[in-house]
Amino acid sequence: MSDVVDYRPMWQSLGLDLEAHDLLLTAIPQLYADAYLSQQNRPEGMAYLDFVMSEIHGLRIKELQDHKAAGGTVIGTFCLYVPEEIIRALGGVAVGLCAGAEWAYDQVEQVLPRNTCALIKSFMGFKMGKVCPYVESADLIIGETTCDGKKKAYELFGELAPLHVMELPQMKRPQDAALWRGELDRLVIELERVSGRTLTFEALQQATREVNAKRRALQRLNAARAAAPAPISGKDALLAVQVAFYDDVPRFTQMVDKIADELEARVAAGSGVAPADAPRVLVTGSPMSVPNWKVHDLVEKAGGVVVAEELCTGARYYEKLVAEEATTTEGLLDDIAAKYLDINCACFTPNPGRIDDVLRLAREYKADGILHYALQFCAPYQIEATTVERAAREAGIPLLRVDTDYSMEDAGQLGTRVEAFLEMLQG
Ligand code: BJ8
Repeated sequence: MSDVVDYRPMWQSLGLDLEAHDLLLTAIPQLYADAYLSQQNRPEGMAYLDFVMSEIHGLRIKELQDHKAAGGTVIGTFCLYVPEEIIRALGGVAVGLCAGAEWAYDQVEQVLPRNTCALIKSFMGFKMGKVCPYVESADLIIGETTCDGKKKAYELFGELAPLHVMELPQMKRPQDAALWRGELDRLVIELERVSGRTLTFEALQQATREVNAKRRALQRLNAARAAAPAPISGKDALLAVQVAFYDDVPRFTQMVDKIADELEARVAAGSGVAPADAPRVLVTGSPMSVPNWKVHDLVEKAGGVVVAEELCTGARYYEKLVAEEATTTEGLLDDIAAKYLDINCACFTPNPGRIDDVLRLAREYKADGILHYALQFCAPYQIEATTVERAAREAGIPLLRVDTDYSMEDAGQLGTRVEAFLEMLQG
């Protein structure tokens, strides 16, 4: 059915470069087929995510256009700290815009240094190359003062798209919490302006419940991965979180709950996707945006299984929930501010919470080893890798450091290192 729909008029109306976009749409299905469809014994419920991926620039974009036509807004985000609850409560659909593929680097490198991290170059490239229908659908894009690269790139990005930047403090003292709470008020004002609506308690409460339900479904799916054999591959679990950033919230929640049901049945039956003695790996570090499946693919094709991610596209996204007990808008906003500031990103200093999370997740998911993944030129994660490595050593957990980018040039060399690491874990 879906392949007979002609989305080209929609893409054209969004101002996409159709020729370049065609090239992108040829590359992603190939990558997906190689990384995903080649896997054995996948949970049946993954068919939903396969479908979502096959319609990533089609049906979902059409839904966003319909939402806008009905008076709603589309709000783009680049970071986990931007509260989806507030966007939803004001009639917005939040879509994650971080990009995971090299695109239009020739244009990007005219405005950004070559030694900028791949994630930033990619989102600039998707905008400059006019190939991202999500960016082009957005009524507003929300940036944030996290790492220096993003912060400065937003100044240039803001020349190309409507942008609001939230000031995220980089420490977690009471004065930082107060600053952050004020930023939520500024965000409300900006979203009220863009949407033409006024924030109500009922809408914020409902949005909070819906987003919590989405995170709970992901918690269930991921909890099953503590079993041996693992009932789902790391690649599939990673994809579920990547899709959570842009899919319809209630529908996604329902479908992920179905996958979780299936995984719980698999665990009860002792069946899984890898042998029970396959080396179990926890991945931690920089975020992995669609279609960046490189590290998981290398680990799992080498016979290991990724059992958890301490990533923004992993546990950092779904583990913490907003308290639902508040009875006023102000109270709910306080709880939202507290939940988001509690995320442990390497942009914060000091950041002991992340070290605790890595060690706790390694324990909970019975990881044999940790793979620390950082994008090249991502100073926060590359530097914090030293602290994580030290803590892992003290805890007696082997750790492999991988610094890479989105190209496949180093795949052979990385594959060899990953294989040697997995052998060591088995030995
Ligand atoms: S909460 S990790 S999504 S800031 S990879 S652009 S840090 S140089 S993305 Fe992030 Fe929010 Fe933190 Fe998560 Fe900079 Fe590093 Fe590039 Fe990064």
